[in-house]
Amino acid sequence: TRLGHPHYDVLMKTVLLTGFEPFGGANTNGSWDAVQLVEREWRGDATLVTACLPVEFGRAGTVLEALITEHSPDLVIATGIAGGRTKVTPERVALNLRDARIPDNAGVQPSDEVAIQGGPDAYFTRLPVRDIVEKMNSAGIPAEISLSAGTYVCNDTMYHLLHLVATQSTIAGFIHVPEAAELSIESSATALRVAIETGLETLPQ
Ligand code: PCA
Repeated sequence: TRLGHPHYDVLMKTVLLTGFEPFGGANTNGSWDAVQLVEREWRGDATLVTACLPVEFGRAGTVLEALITEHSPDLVIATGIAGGRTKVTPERVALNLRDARIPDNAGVQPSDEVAIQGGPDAYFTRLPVRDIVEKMNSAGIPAEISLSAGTYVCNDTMYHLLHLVATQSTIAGFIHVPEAAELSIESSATALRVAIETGLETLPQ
């Protein structure tokens, strides 16, 4: 048993937090910068696993699925940036739809396709997004619930994630953060910490 503390091992929760690599000609992606900052300063009472996902339809979901199989996280929060938004936006719903305005990083640009053949039209997150938004606001971070993760790779990844955990106890969701020019990486990192803490509180002991 790890550390020789069986009870500790049983009680310790695992959190998987992901960001995305740059896309669309940008040099950085604020979501991954924020995730790395959360990891660097992590003092939480749970094991934190982080990863940077490829901005590629389908493959991001496949990489995420492999991470979930490897680490069996209790809580999964995937993040990406949303150009044009000025608030942190926990996403409520993922759509079974791919419709890309620009090619992904593999040069693929689907229009009006499904994410998963035969999957339901949409999945709602079981992350407590209202509670999370309120706590982000209390921490001084501009935040609001979003009803659309778009129809690009972030929505595709969230849909794969929720499809995967639909039959599991794992709580999962997706949070869009603004570009670093709109909101500092520090503020986005604070928001993600709040989301993790709030998500952990909803898990059964
Ligand atoms: N944002 C894109 C994909 C990767 C990212 O950070 C999106 O919102 O779909």
